[in-house]
Amino acid sequence: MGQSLTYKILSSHLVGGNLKQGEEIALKIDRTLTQDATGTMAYLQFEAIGVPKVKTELSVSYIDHNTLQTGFENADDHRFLQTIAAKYGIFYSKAGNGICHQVNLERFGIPGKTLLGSDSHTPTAGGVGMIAIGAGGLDVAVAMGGGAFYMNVPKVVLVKLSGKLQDFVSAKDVILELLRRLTVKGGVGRIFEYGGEGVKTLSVPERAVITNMGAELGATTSVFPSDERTMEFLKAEGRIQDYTPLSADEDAVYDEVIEIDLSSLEPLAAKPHMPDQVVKVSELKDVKVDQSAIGSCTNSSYADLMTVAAILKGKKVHPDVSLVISPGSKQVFEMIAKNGALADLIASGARILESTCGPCIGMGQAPRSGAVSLRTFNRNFEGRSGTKDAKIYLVSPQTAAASALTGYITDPRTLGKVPEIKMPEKFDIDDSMIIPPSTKPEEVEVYRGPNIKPLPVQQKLPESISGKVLLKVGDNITTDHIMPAGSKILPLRSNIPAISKYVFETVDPAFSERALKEKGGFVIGGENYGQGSSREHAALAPMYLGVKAVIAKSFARIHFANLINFGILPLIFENPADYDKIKQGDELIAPDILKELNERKPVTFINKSQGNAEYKFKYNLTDRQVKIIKEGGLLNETKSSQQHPATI
Ligand code: MIC
Ligand code: SF4
Repeated sequence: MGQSLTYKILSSHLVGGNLKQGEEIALKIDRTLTQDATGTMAYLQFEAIGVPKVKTELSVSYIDHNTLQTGFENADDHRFLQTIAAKYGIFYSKAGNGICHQVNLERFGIPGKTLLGSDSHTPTAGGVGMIAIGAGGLDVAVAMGGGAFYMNVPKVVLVKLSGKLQDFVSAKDVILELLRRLTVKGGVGRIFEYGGEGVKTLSVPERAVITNMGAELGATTSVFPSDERTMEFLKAEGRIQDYTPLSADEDAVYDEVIEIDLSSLEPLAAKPHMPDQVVKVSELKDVKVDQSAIGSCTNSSYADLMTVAAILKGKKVHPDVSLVISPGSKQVFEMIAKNGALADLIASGARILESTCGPCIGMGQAPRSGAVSLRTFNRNFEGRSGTKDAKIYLVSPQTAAASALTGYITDPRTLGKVPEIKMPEKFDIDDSMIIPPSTKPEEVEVYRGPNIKPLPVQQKLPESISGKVLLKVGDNITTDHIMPAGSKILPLRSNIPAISKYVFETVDPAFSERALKEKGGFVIGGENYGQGSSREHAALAPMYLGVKAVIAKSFARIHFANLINFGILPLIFENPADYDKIKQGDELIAPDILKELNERKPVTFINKSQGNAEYKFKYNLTDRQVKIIKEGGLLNETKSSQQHPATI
C-alpha cells in the first residue's frame, strides 16, 4: 500500500508513537520560526528551559508584527530578541526584511523538512513541500531545546486539482472555494495534501497562498509535492541545492478526497466576519468600497504585486478609496522598485507601507467607522482591523486592485485583457538583513527593557477546583476575541500582567476585572473554541487571571494545546445539551477532579446555582497531557521531569 507525501515526511521524522490516524506521535523538528509578537514569550520560555544553544538545524527569529513604534516597547522587545538570538544560535531577520512566512518561503523553505513556527500561518511553507506546523511559543521553545513536537495524527485529505485557473482567477479563489465548501471547522484534525494534474499549473508562491489559508480551515497543515515548479522557484532563489523531488506514491491511500476543477472557479470573496462566508465577487457588485489593502503573508509575493501594478498602471485609484500596499519582503519591495512597478503603484495613488504584517494585525490603517475594506489577507474577524464596525472582505489581489479603481467591489474579469506577468529567472538575493548568531555567544548580554516582565507561574492542579462561570460564549470564538491584537495591545505581549487587562475585551470589557475579583473561575464555549491565531497569550493571560478550565463543545488544535501548556483544563461537554443549562455567573465545583483525572474518568462538576445539578465533562487528553495539567503546565513539567520531553 502506497504512502501519501504527508506520511512519508512524518515517518522520516517520527521519534515516538505509531503513525496511525488519531494516535499521538512525537516528531523531530528540523527548523523553527518565531515572530516578534509571539517570540518574546517563546524565548523567555526557551531561557527557562536552560539549554545553552538551539538544537535545531535552523531557527530564525523574525521581526514583522510589532513594527509600529509609538512607544519604547516594541523597539525594546526587538533589541531583546536580537540579543537573545545572537546568544543562543538563532538567525535574526530584522524589521523591514519582510513577513516571516514570505521570507521563510524565499530564503529557507526546503522540501521534506519539518518546521514548527509560533504563528498559525507557518503552513505557508507547505507550498515548497515542507511539513510546517503552527504552534504556541512554548512548544516552539521546547523544539528549539531539542524536544519533540507532539500531535495526534490527523486525517490526510487529498485535494485533487484538475484543469487550470482562468484569467483573473487566482490561488486565493482556490482556498476561498475550499472554505466555502468546508467552513472554518472543516479542516480540524486534518492535513490537506494537494495532488492531481492541476498542481503543475501553480507556481510555488501560488501554492503558498493555498497552504497559508489552510490555517483558516482549522487544518494542522497543508502540503504540496516538490516538483519541477519547486525546482524552478528554488533555482530562482539561488538555492537549487535545496531541491529534492517529493511526491505521494501512485497508490497512496487517503482518509478523504476532495476534487477541485481549477477551470471552473471564478473570483470569490469572504464576507464579514468569517473567512468561510464565501460568495462570488460578481454578486457584490453594488457594494461601495472605502479601503483596499494588498499585502500580508497570504498575498504579497512578487507575482501578486506585479499583477496589481499592471492592473493599476496608467490609472488612478477611485477618489473615495484608500489603497494601501505592503510588499511581503525586502526582496519583493526591492525588485518592484528596480523594475518600475513601484512607480506605477505610487502614480496610481496607492499608499505604500513597509514589508510587515501591518493592517492585517491592526498595526495601523484601521478603516473608518462602518467602512467596507477589501483585503488580500487571510482573516476578517470582527474588530481585527482595529475598527469594530468595519466590514472586511477577503479577496484576491486582482479583485482588490480592480475594486480600488472603480470604488465598488468589482469582478476583475470585467477589466478586459489579463496583464501578462513575466517571472524573473532569478530573484534579487540579499540576505544582509538576516543577522547570523554571534560567534562569541558568551560575550553577548541579553538586553531586557522595562516591558519584559517575568513569566507568571501556575500552581499544580489541586484536588478540587471551584469558581464562577466568568463568561459564556458561542461557537467559533477566535483567539482574537480572547486576546485581541492591534497597535495598542500588541506591544504588551512580553508583559502578561498588563496584557491580561484586555482579555475578552471585545466580547465583554468587564471580563478581566471580574476574573480578578472572583479569583478566577471558568469559561464556557461552543464549537471550535480558540480558532485562528496561535498566540499563547490567549491561554497565558487567562491563566494569569485565574481561569481554571474552559468547558466547550469542541476546541481548535493550537489553542487546545496552548491551554494544556499553561495548565488550564480544556473540557468537553459529554452531553452538548448541558451547554444550555449552565448560565454565566453560576457557581461550579469539581470536588474530585484530581482523582478523576488520575483514574482517567470523566470529570464531575456540580452547579451550586442550579440546584446542585451534576454534569460530566470529558477530555481528549493523552497521559502525557494529563501529567502536564497536573504539574501546572508544560514548563513546570519540563523542569520537574529533569530532562526535556523526548529529548532527541
Ligand atoms: C495572526 O495572524 O493572528 C498572528 C498575529 O500572526 C498570530 C500570531 C500572534 O498573535 O502573534 C497567528 O496567526 O498565529
Ligand atoms: Fe502577519 Fe497577518 Fe500573516 Fe499573521 S496573518 S503572520 S498578522 S500577515
